[in-house]
This record gives sequence, C-alpha cells and structure tokens, in this order.
Amino acid sequence: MLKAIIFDLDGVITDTAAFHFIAWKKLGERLGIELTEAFNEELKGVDRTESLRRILALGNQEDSFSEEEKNELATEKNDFYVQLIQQITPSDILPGIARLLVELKEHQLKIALASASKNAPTILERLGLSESFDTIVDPTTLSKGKPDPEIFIKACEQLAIVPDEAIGVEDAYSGIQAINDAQMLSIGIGDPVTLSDADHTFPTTEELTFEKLMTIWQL
Ligand code: B16
Ligand code: MG
Repeated sequence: MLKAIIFDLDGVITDTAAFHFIAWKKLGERLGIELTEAFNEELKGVDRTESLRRILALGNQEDSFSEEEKNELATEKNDFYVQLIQQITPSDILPGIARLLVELKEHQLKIALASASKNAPTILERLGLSESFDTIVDPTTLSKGKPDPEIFIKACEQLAIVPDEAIGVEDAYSGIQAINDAQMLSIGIGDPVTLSDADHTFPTTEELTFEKLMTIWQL
C-alpha cells in the first residue's frame, strides 16, 4: 500500500541550481577556476563539500588548501548562497507541485523531504511549504550522500514506513540511484535518457499529477 511520497528539493520542489551556480561561480572566479553551466549540471544533488572538492579538482587546486581552508571556502560560498535565496518566494514553487502536495495530504499520504541541502528548511520556509512536509531528513546526520540510499531509507524511518510503501521523486541521476537502491519506486523529473534508470520519468513537474502517481503505483 502506498503511504508516502519522498521528494528531493532542488529541481523537484523549486529550482535552486541557478543560485548554487552563481555562488560557486563567484568563488571560482576568486580562485581562478572557470565554471560552466555544463559543469554545474554535474553538481546537482551533490553535497557542498563534495561540490567544492570537484571544483578544486577542476582547477587542479585540490591539494592547495588545508581542510580548514576548504571549510572556509565552503562557508564563503554558502554565505553568498544564503543571501541569494532570500529572494525566493512562493512563486518559485515549480509548476504543479503546490497542488500535488495539497492532494497528497487530502488523500492521507505522508510527505517527506530528502535533500542534500543544509539550507532546505530555509528554502521551504521561503516557499511557504514548511507545513506541507511531515518530515525533513537532516543531511548532517548522514554518513553518505546520494547515490547512497541512506537519505531515502532515513526518510522512511522518520515516517515509520518501509521503502516499498513509498515513491521517491528526483531530478538527478545520483538521486534516482539512491531511490532505486533504497528499494523504492523511482520517479525522475527531466531528461528520460539521463534518468533512464528511473521507473518512470516526466519531462517537468507539471506532468507529475496525483492521478498519474496513483496510476503508476497500481501498474
Ligand atoms: P547546500 P538537492 C542539493 O539539493 C543541490 O542539488 C546541490 O547542488 C547542492 O550542492 C546540495 O543540495 C547541497 O546544498 O550547500 O545548500 O547544503 O537536489 O539534494 O535538493
Ligand atoms: Mg535535485
């Protein structure tokens, strides 16, 4: 029996990738590392520390900083990112999501957030969606990031359900791997080729309706 839907944040509930890009690009410019939008795509769903490691590796600067200095660089990026996300409003909720969340609640389905972002609670608040979620996984409590299934398994534990009673929704390849390895039904939002491992894909969140989710669950 379907009991819950577990959502990723960036790329599913709202699009914060552009803000992450602006903030990483600014840090990159200071360090003499040029970031492209294509490279930013690969950072989707990847946590802050690992994103910084990949950026420094891109500029062959991985060994140029101590762990403490790397923490300072990550903080510098985050401070700028936090400033940028203050401009988020409920109008930034991706199409169809607000309605879907209401319908899930009307049908007594639980709703959880499984985001790598430590800023997720702030973003949900800016979107006016804090009350819509029954639980949020705290990424600081995890030992491994996506594609490890830990975050989705933890979301199920927090909801007191088992993974085969839930659907996971993700826009990133690594997130789909995490959902699949958690033994949950996976829904991808985006390019069906990139997300070919998902059980089902929708090109945008607009197509992700309550009716379609129910049909997929009953297949
Ligand atoms: P923060 P998701 C991820 O969110 C983003 O896609 C990724 O680009 C970001 O680096 C990560 O959160 C960590 O975010 O720096 O705010 O902790 O897709 O897992 O919702
Ligand atoms: Mg995402």
